Amino acid sequence: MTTLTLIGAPTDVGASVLGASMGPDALRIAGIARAMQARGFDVRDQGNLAGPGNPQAEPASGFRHLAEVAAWNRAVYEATHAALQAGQLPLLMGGDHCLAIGSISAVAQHCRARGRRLKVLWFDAHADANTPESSPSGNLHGMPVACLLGHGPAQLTRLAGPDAPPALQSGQITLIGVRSVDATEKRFVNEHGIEVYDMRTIDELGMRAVMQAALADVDQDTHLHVSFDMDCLDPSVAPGVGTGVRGGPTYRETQLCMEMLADCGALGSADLVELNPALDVRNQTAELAVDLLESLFGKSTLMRPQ
Ligand code: 6HN
Ligand code: MN
Ligand code: MN
Ligand code: MN
Repeated sequence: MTTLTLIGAPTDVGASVLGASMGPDALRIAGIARAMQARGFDVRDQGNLAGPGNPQAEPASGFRHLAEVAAWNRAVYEATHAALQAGQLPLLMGGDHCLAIGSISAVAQHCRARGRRLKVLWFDAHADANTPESSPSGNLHGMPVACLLGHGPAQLTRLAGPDAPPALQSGQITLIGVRSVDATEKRFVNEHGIEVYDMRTIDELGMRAVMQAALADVDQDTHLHVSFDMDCLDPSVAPGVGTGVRGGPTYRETQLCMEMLADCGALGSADLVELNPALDVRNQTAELAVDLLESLFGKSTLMRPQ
C-alpha cells in the first residue's frame, strides 16, 4: 500500500492577496484525508510546516518577502525530500504557488539521484515565469517556473545545494490552462521554448487532445509531478482563489485532465496550491479540490479496461 503524505504549508508570503495561508485547513475540513484513504492510500497527515509570518511589506529589489519565501521553501524542500526518500507520495497542500519551488526542487533532486526522468505538468491561469526584472508585482508566486529553470535568486534556485544544477530543463515542464501572461513573461516562455497549452489551444483542440499531447512523452519510468494552481479553473466554479482570471476550463474539462493523469499511471508527487478560503463561498473551492484529487488518484465512474 502506498503511503500518501500530506504536507501543509500555511503561508501566503509569495502573494499580495492574503488568505492562501488557510488552504491546508480548508482541504482538511473538506475531507482530504478520508477521500485519499478511500482511494486506497495509507494517508499520513504530517500537519503544517512552520515558517515566518507574512510581513505584508512592499517589494524590495524586485521581490516581496524574499527571505520569508526562502524559509518556507527550505521547509517544503526538506519535508518533500524526506517523504520521497521514505518511498512515500508527497502531496503539498499550499499555500501560494511559490512553494512549488521547494517541492519540485526536492522531486528533481530525488529523480536526479536515481537517474529517473521527471516531467512536470503545471496547471494554471498564469505562466508563473516572471523574473525579478520582469515581474510587475514582485510577488514570488508569479516566478516559480523561472526559478525552477534557474532564473531567480540563489536562495530559491539552489535549494538542493550550492552546486546543484537548475531543478528543471525547459523541456521537462508543460503549462496547461494559461490565459494571463505578462508581456515580459511571454518573452521568457518563448525564448525557453516552454510547451504551453493555453486556453485558445484547449478551445481549438479540446482537452482530450491537449492532454494526450502533454502526456505523449510520459511513460511508466517517468516520475510525473502535477503542480495544480486552483486558479486554473474558471472562477465561476472555483471562486476561492486570490488571482482568478475568467475563461478557464470547466469542471468537466478539469475532471477529464485528472482522469487522464490517473490513467497514465506515472504520478509520483503533486502540489495543490492557491486555494484561498478567505475568498471562497462555503468552502466549495476546497471541496472541488478534493473532488479533483479523487479523480487524480484514480476514482472513476465506471470500471474501465486498462
Ligand atoms: N499565481 N503574473 C502575475 C504576477 O504578479 O507575476 C500574477 C501571478 C499569479 C501567480 O497565481 O500563482
Ligand atoms: Mn500559479
Ligand atoms: Mn495562477
Ligand atoms: Mn535559461
